[in-house]
Amino acid sequence: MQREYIQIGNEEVFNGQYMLAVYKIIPYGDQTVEEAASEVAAESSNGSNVHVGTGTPFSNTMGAIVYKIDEQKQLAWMAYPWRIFDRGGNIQNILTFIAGNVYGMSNLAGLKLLDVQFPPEMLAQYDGPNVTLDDMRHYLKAYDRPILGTIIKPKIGLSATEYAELCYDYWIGQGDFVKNDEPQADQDFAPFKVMVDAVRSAMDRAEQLTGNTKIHSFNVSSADFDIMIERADYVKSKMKPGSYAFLVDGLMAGWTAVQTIRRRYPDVFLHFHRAGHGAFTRKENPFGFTVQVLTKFARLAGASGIHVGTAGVGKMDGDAHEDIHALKHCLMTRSEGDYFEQFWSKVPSTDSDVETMVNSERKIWEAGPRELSLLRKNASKLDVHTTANRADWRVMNKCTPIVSGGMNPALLGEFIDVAGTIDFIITMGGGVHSHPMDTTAGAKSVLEAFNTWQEGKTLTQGANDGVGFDTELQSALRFYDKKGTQANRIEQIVKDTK
Ligand code: CAP
Ligand code: MG
Ligand code: MG
Repeated sequence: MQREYIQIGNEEVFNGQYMLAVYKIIPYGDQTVEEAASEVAAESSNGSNVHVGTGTPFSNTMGAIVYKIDEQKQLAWMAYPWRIFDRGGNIQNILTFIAGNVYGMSNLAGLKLLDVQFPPEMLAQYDGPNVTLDDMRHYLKAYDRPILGTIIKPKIGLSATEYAELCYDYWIGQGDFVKNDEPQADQDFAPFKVMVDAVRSAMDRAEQLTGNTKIHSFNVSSADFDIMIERADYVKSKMKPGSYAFLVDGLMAGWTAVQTIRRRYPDVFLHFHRAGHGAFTRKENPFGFTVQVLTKFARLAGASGIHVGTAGVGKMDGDAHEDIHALKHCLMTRSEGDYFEQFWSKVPSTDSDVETMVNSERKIWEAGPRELSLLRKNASKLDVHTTANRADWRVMNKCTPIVSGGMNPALLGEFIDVAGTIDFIITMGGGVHSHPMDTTAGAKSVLEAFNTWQEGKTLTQGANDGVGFDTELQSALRFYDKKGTQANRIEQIVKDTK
């Protein structure tokens, strides 16, 4: 037991100089949670497994403080003086402290970082997002619905031209947004630069035909930064401003890659793909961190959007409660978590103007997504009172929830109801390219599914109401019904999250 790290009831930790964290700690043997927590606090801040005589009065103040323990629930709350973190807004450094060596400690059978809270004074040190969903909405002139996206499938193996033709097919079906899949890069059968050129020409043709602007998210994750920058620069040289995003495999390429792209290309939408997160976030894994923690750090790092899961509706593991909280951590000025409320403004939360804004945000959520959608139906720009939050009042810009993984047209409307908002990007890969007619029909069926939701109709009514692309939606519903869309599970989820 390293007693100097245990200061139960210490109120200093709320003075703005500390980042707060809560862990679930499962000790081996007959250690108490308190004993194990003191070891975790030492290893994740200024200490080691033994007390050293080389500490100084100052270095002793840089230790984590265990300020609350729940032995029953195996929970420990810790406060980190955020001065110990690398200056210059470095996310990688924070996680090296609090989600680094500690996972290897031999005295633990489990250590899960459940939630974190950044005080306003700390927020000011970090970039936060620059390009947001609002910018994307302005570019696409799409205000009253989620941004409709796809991932080109097969995931890998198409030539650059075959890939770009599928982008064209999707875009002429009224789709907004196409992303590279997370492992697409510079494979010999689809060289990156050839793909970029082919996508640009497909985009021009699709915009010509539809009269609507389109966006493509290019995966710039690479072996080294020089190649990453070279790829990003190539995209920038070939694509229209606003028509592209940079996708980074945030966990596999790393936080330094994420922040490099954020800082080198501040005017480009930074798309954080979280491939690999399941190794840390799945409930079955006693070691790791939660989706909420990952999402909060992505917003702090400046991701314009991050995948937040599908609230158990799609193919990936995850639960409604966790994913919906993550979605709110992306969008809100004040977002509630399982253990901490996170206030994303550098202005004190007691400031009356900010309070007014937070209350207006809450009213938007309480009104429900269809009300918000109809409010914006004929908008030619975003009315500041209908956005989920505003960049003023020194609020850290919002991050866009990206909803993906086994989604299909039959699940869109119900997911919007589960999420409680339309402010997200949804990407459907298999759910669009498996449409029994073709990719264009798949894209059309998604928009028709949205229109049906917006009109307050059931999918079947929408498919048979003789308006819009019914054949595409009708055949989608037949197909996905055959595939078992888990629609019945959604009713359960909606009930669970009420
Ligand atoms: C989805 C996807 C995304 C996952 C990532 C895939 O494809 O392209 O990478 O959504 O999961 O490769 O599985 P489908 P998450 O639409 O065909 O499922 O969004 O949970 O991080
Ligand atoms: Mg993928
Ligand atoms: Mg219809």
